[in-house]
Amino acid sequence: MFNLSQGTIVAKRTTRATGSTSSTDIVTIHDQQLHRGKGGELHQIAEDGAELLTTSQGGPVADDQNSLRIGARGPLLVDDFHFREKIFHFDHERIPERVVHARGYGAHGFFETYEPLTEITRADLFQRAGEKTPVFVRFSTVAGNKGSADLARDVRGFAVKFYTQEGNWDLVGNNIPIFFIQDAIKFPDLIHAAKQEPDRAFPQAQTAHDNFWDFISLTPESMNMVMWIMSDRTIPRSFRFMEGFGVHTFRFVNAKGASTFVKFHWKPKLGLQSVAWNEAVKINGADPDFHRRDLWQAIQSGNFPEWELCVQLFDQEFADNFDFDVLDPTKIIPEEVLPVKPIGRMVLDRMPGNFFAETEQVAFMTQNVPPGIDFSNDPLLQGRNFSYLDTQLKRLGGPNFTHLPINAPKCPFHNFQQDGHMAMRNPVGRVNYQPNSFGEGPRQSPSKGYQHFAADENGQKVRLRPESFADHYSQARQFFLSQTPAEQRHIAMALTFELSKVETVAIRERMISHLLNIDETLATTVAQKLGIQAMPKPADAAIPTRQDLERSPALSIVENGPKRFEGRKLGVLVTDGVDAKLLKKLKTTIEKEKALLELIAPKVGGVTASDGSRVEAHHMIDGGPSVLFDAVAVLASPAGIEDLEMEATARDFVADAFQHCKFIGYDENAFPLLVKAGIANDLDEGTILLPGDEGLAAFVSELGKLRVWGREPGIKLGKA
Ligand code: HDD
Repeated sequence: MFNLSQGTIVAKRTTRATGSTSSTDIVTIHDQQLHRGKGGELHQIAEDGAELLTTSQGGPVADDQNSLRIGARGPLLVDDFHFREKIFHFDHERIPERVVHARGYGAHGFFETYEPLTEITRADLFQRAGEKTPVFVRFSTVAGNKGSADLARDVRGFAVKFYTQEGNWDLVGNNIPIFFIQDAIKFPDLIHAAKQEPDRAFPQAQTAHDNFWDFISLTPESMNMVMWIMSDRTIPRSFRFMEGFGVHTFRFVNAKGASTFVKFHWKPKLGLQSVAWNEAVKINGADPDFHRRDLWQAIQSGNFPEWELCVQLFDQEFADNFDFDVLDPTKIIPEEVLPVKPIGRMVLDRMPGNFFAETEQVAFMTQNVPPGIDFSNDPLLQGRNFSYLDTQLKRLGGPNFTHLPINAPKCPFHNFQQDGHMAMRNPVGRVNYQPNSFGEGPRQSPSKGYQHFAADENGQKVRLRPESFADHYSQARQFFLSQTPAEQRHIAMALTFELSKVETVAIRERMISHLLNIDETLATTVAQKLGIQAMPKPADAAIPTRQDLERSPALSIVENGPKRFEGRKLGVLVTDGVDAKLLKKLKTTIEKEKALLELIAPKVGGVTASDGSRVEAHHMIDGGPSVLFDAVAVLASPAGIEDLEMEATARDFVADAFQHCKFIGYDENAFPLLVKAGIANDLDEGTILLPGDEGLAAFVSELGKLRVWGREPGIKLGKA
């Protein structure tokens, strides 16, 4: 090793990125120059001033390009420890992907408490207004493998780890407030049926196949969830524009041990938004990382996404009088019946420095609750409390996954757990048990430690589903009737598409028999589109659908959309000779709205604008289809538009935007492209001739409406 006491500090620093020099970073010992890293650690320096490449044992590497061999063309040698170590490590780079939620994307941020909730919970993070608690969030899809595309029709995971002062709290939720099944024992069957079929190993990240719909149609408790997954909730435009839910009923417990039931809701500040199904399919081709890229871009550019944490609080009396069992995870409590109360906000402001270390290795567990938060008897939640700890052992390879920085609490923690694979927190000293008479080590504390809510429980040991869980259709109908006409159309289209991929006719018909218990028009529409000749009878129901429940506007995405275009993206297709003044004004108007503008041009090198200035494009037309944007505009010169008219991708750009009911702005020169795209005769309030740079603010304010869904029935009639 190097003897630092004999070293000489030299007044020179070299950094790899810039090659610049400064005064403190290089230490010379004898003839060895060492580079001091950020944490004060020393690295050897290579000939070009960069850190020296070493083996994992710290041995300096002379040649990382050629393995050791006999002669220039001879066999390789076992002596080559550097080669062996490098390949050995590479061979073991992968860990098992999550059995569900394999594809995910995470970010760091903080949670800020609005006001003390001392009366209802002793949870430390809710005791002080303005308190900031660090969080890590992982969004995910459920069914697809790690490399599947982002816009699969699927539930999205919304898992939040709060690093509180009294231990980690994991709120492991989804973007849908209910679940498919009422008992965790059904989870393996549900997931087997949803994922690719085991003999053929397809379809990937899709529920549009026989096994899924076979299981679902034999599981009436899933019908409420079927309405949600066939709605646009499962094709969100961005993680930033979706809600999150804790799903189950939990308990808040105060310092006196009194309990209040609680359901958790995350509300995105920028409102809800989803894409159209045809658009989702195309996004998957154009940018399979669409959701990742969106979150990355937003956070890297300082547009930090934000959600409010809201709660529905209720007591036993409310639970006893509510229409449904609050322990049944296939049911909501409508927000109109029990309003949500905002209790804090979460801001995501930092991407992980290393995807594997944090997003892949993060281990969420429903049983991670701090004092003041407790479980209810929801059988799905109780089953989950077993599953999550168990799965981490398999995935992360040993019991010490809590030592990984992403999983370790940020508060002090002490116990007598020891050893095991990859132990990184190793206590020193003799005493590793308690009680001990040496007065060493941590001690339990009845007053400060976690106290489980002392619920009264008694009864026979049985395998039973309570009668109160038996109404599987009323809330499904309520969800359907609470949607706008466009959203109802989308549910019918989604069911038709999914069931059209089911080969077994009896399964299709069984699904129609369930739909008849939800909404007759929906059932008939889907049956007709599937070409079912004779309508089946409605499915036998343990409890028939109740009288119509009140419509719940909170269940619609369209009715809870944004008020403005903020956080969205306008794609502007431009040609050489584009009006420089108009383009510049459009950009400033969009940016004033805190939205993004990206340019698409025939060449990615960009175009020359009317004033001779060069404008660089973000995308070449083939790589920037309109599905990647929330709204589009076409700005052209007379000569430029002639070229665009010849490009199939430019015609698709406009035709797709029209079909997906987007706003389309265009200047006079661009009109011929609308003609070529076949939409010139169908212009409506969403196709806007840009009124010159003065009227751009009005155009951008229209964009806040996001879509012209009224256009859709016309398109279906073959207008465009
Ligand atoms: Fe689960 C992962 C959400 C039911 C068993 N689940 C997982 C993740 C989310 C959810 C968001 C990904 C966490 C991450 O990003 O690492 N799961 C839910 C919700 C459910 C639900 C909202 C119903 C309300 N899950 C559920 C049941 C079981 C599981 C009933 C088993 C009995 N879930 C798991 C798991 C996973 C998981 C196998 C896979 C990887 C992991 O846990 O860490 O244990």
